[in-house]
Amino acid sequence: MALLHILRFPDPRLRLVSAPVSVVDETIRQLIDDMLETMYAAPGIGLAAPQVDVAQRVVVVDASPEGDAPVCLVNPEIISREGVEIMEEGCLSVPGFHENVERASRIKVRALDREGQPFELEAEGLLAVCIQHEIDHLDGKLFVDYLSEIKRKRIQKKMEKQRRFSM
Ligand code: GNR
Ligand code: NI
Repeated sequence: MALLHILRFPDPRLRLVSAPVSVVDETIRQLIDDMLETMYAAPGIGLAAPQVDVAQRVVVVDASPEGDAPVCLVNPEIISREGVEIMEEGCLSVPGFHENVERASRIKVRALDREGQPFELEAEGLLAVCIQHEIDHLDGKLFVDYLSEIKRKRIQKKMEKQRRFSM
């Protein structure tokens, strides 16, 4: 097990489109375990592989109140969406900023599990929001992209300033 370093906006590596996993092997299972450890330590309710500088389609989430319901999704695909919901989102790659984002309120997702077996998951509420947020990461998209350009630029400037003072 290992804690992984989380990249921060506006790091260009967060903008890459991640590649599908071809085989769920021991290396991928190790990545999943390290991502879960990193997510719980942060603490966060989700983490996508590109946030830890691995441009592959792997996501972990746990939106349960007790933090005892880890789910890993390899090559996740949203196969249906229903309704709309606005929720305040944050991101471990944009620490300190929280803004409202509109998403589908109910989704059905197809993915591979840590054994490489396909499964489907229906989600609503925080879990649905979190899974959509994580799949966006796999496509190089961040929650700040849903904000106005002026808000996004303001957040970017503050993040760049934080980075300068921590170097
Ligand atoms: O920890 C997280 N909390 C959160 C809250 C509302 C909507 C989405 C999230 S995901 C975030 C962790 C993260 O950055 N995952 O990519
Ligand atoms: Ni995020």
